[in-house]
Amino acid sequence: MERKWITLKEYSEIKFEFFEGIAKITINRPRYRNAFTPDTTQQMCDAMVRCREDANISVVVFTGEGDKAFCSGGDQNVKSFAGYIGSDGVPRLNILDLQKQIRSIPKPVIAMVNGYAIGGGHVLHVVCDLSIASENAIFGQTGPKVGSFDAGFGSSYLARVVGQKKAREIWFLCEQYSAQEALDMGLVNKVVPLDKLEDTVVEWAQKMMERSPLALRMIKAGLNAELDGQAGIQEFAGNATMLYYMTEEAHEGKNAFLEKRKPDFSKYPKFP
Ligand code: S0N
Repeated sequence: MERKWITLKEYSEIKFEFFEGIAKITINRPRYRNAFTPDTTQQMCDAMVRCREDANISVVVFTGEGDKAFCSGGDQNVKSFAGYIGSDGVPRLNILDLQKQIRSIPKPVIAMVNGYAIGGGHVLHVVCDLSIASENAIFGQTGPKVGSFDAGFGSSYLARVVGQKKAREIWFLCEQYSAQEALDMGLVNKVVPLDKLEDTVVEWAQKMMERSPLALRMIKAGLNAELDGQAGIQEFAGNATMLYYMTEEAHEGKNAFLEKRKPDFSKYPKFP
């Protein structure tokens, strides 16, 4: 089905579009199989801030322009001493900032994998909450072959997804895997024909938008907390605090302070 995506903001290296509650971030560098530079990543980070803040956005989708690649990782043309060089001339690895944003945004993030998901592009889909792939999608890490590695989410979270043995195989051998193989190892949620990919992603997004956003938020935070140590607990606790702020009991504490009286918490229920 043809949908009318509305442009939310113009960028040079990504597209940032909206359709009925769904924000779509598309890496727009098909000439390089949608490899990212620090500028591409900075633009994705900027779009993610809007995705977090904008209450009209309920689900975020990442994809790549064209039908060949989702993302082929860091742009090797700008890889230099100490990182990737963007337009400011400073070497950096800001894809790690994007990974953290994807994990911490309290909304579902779907990777719409429409071709190669390789290297840092593979990690990008791994850190998304859900991955839906087209039949032509191909998955793999290349780091040890091209002089890099991601020993963070790209390894530890991958191992939680596919298991330790398979994660080590993926990183140590640097082989490529078909969409069916990815499905078989639990690396993706669903595989569909390329011409059904966006329809399926939108269908899944619409289904999630019928569910309680607060419940989805808490589930995502809880699943992350189990893996992310103190940073994960901090995220989960932040959500608990937000819920506490919504109670009369919390209002009583604040009101008592402002009214210069002792708070009376006795009237609030103490459930077993
Ligand atoms: C994707 C592949 C398999 C596609 O093969 P295909 O279809 O045969 O196309 P090609 O002819 O190879 O490519 C078409 C044109 O696109 C260019 N190109 C492709 N990928 C890149 C890229 N990553 N950077 C720059 N250019 C790219 C080709 O050069 C070609 O151009 P022309 O027409 O001029 O020849 C295949 O292309 C492939 O294997 N690509 C390389 C994949 C790869 O190794 N990626 C980099 C892996 N490393 C990272 O991503 C590291 C970044 C990172 O995320 C990270 C994260 C945390 C901690 C550390 C790191 C880190 O390692 O730094």
